[in-house]
Formats: sequence, C-alpha cells, structure tokens
Amino acid sequence: MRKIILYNPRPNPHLKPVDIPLSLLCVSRFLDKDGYPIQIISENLYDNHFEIIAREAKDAFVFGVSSMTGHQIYDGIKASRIAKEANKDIKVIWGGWHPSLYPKQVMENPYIDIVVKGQGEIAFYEVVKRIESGKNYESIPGVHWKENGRVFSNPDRPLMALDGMPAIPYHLVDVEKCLIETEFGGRTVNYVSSYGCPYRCGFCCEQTVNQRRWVGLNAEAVVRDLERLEKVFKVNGISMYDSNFFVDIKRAKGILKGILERGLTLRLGNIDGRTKQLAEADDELWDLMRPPAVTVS
Ligand code: B12
Repeated sequence: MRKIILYNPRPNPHLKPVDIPLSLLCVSRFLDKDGYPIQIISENLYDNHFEIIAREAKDAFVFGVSSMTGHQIYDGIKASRIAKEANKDIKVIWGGWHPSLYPKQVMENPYIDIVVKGQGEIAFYEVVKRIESGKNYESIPGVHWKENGRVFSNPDRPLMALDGMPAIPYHLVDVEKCLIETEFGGRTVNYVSSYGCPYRCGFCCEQTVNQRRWVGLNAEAVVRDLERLEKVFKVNGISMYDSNFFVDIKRAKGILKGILERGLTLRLGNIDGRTKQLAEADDELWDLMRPPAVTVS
C-alpha cells in the first residue's frame, strides 16, 4: 500500500505545537485500520519538518494538511508547495477549521487539490479510496476538488456518529513527545469525546461548520479510551478538546462516574460548555465534577 503523509503546522509563529496532533490521528482511524502506512509530521515530533516533508513526499501519494485560520495557513501552504515540488503527482488535501469555513478560497491555491469540509474521518477515507481507483470525488459529502482547473463542490456532510469508529491510532506518533504539564496533570494529553455544538454563540464558527449538530462517543467508550491513556501511556491529565462537553448531561455524568468506578486517577481539564448548562446542572453533576476528577476552565 502506498504512503500517506499528514502535517500539523504550528498555530503560532513563535511557538512549536506541543499537544498531540489529534485532528490528524482522528482522520487516520479508518486508513490505519486498513493498513495504510501513515506518517504524521508535527514540529513536536520532528525538528526538521520541511526537510522531512520534501523527502517523504517523493514516494507518498497523499499529503494532508490540517489548518485553523491563522498562522497554520502560512506553513501549510509552504509545506504543500514543498510536497508538490518533490512529487508533482501527490494529491494535496486540506481539512480542519479554516478550509471548512472557506473551502472555495482555499481551493484557489495552486498547490491544493482537494478540501474536506467538516468531519474528516469518513470523508478522508473515501477520498483516498477514490484517488487509488482513479475516479473523481462526486457524491462524497463535504468534498471540494479541482478538475482541469475547475472547482467542484459537493454538499456538506452532516456529522456522523462516533460510536463504532476505530479507536484513535496513538501508535502513529511518539506519545511521550506530546505530553504536556498542566495545572491538572504533569503528563497531560489532549483528547476529544464529541464534535459539534447545538448553540449559536455569535463569536463561534461551530454553527457555520456543523450546522448546530452534535455527536458524542458513548460514555463507556470514552472511559475505555481514558483508561487506555492512563494505563498504557501513564497519562494523568486530559485536556478535553470538545466544543461542548455538556450537551448530553447523562453522557457527561456517565463519563465522570465511569472514571470513578474504574478507579482512574487522571483529571479532566479545559472542559468547554455553556455557562447556562452549568447554571442549570443538578447537584449530582456538580458532585461528580468536584476535584480530584475535574478542573473546569
Ligand atoms: C486545540 C485548539 C486550539 C489549539 C491548537 C492546537 C493545535 N494542535 O493546533 C490552540 C490553543 C493553539 C488554539 C488557538 C486558537 N484557536 Co482553537 N481550538 C482548539 C479546539 C478546542 C480543538 C481542536 C481539535 O483538536 N479538535 C479535535 C479534532 C479531532 O477536531 P478537528 O480539528 O475539527 O478535526 C476534524 C475536522 O476538522 C477534520 N480535519 C481536521 N484536520 C484535517 C486534515 C485533513 C487532511 C482532513 C481530510 C480532515 C481534517 O477531520 C477531523 C476529524 O473529524 C477547537 C474547537 C474544536 N472542538 O475543534 C478550537 C478552534 C479550532 N479554535 C478556534 C479559534 C478561534 C482559535 C484562536 C483564534 C483563539 C484566539 N482568539 O487566539 C487561536 C488561533 C491560533 C492561531 N494563531 O492559529 C476556533 C476556529 C477558528 C478558525 N477559524 O479556525 C475553534 C473551532 C473554536 C471555536 N469554536 O471557535 N486552538
């Protein structure tokens, strides 16, 4: 099977990324399960990342970039140019929040062939399969692509259930290099248990990308993931990257109870939710959130 390279550009011009490249691990789930060789490149994993991209792109067939709006675009474009110059046949695919908000604008860049708007796990898998079969990308929801200089756009992809998706393939990165010290754990890693948010806060781009939908991994599966992080990688802090952890209160309680029932000692932090959700929360939820389990930010 041919090789796939994925790149997480630095979000800040002055700082290397420090956390685990979670977006790229998530989009690798199905392809990794199928046995594709996947190389994830981020500056906390490699120092000379542009050189590595130039070298590895030569025999890869896909180069994926994840980008928020901001500095990631700058290094992402530079890396896309380097990949194309090393291998003119490589397909450059962008995903993440920036291309999800501005897919057509991103497609104007000459080094970018395809954009995946919104949730990436299944879309990316389907795109890679089409590249291999030499077919175009018609009917894959969320995908924008170029053909003979013309841009084609498929309708958006609604959020798909997380239950049943393959587990996050942590073996693709050196987890040890992605652990950070936070106020809730000396060995903290970032993790996501849900996508989307049903609210429509004026400052937030959730409603544009996920149309106020939300999907959450079931509580039992989340606790299993957390147990694996604690037991296998000796993680003691979890930085939750959900846009809104508290949409399904029963699920939130199930996760917090599960942590206690399994005797896990890791603590959760950076949990996002709406003030109203917490103002309306009952005593049981507050009791479950009391330290040592959670540090609410
Ligand atoms: C962690 C985080 C950060 C970290 C980034 C760490 C890193 N490794 O890059 C830090 C703290 C640096 C950060 C900074 C900022 N952030 Co921020 N951040 C997040 C957060 C909470 C989690 C991101 C994440 O990992 N999610 C989990 C993964 C699995 O989801 P995902 O990234 O969406 O990936 C999925 C799809 O997008 C897609 N996908 C992603 N990448 C790729 C790549 C390919 C090839 C494919 C096919 C698909 C694909 O598939 C994935 C799986 O379905 C999100 C909110 C959220 N819940 O996503 C906000 C969010 C991304 N941030 C946001 C904002 C506003 C900011 C700041 C501007 C805040 C500020 N005022 O300073 C800065 C910008 C920094 C900069 N200069 O660029 C906005 C997005 C804005 C935008 N237009 O991009 C978000 C969405 C929050 C919000 N709802 O408003 N952020």
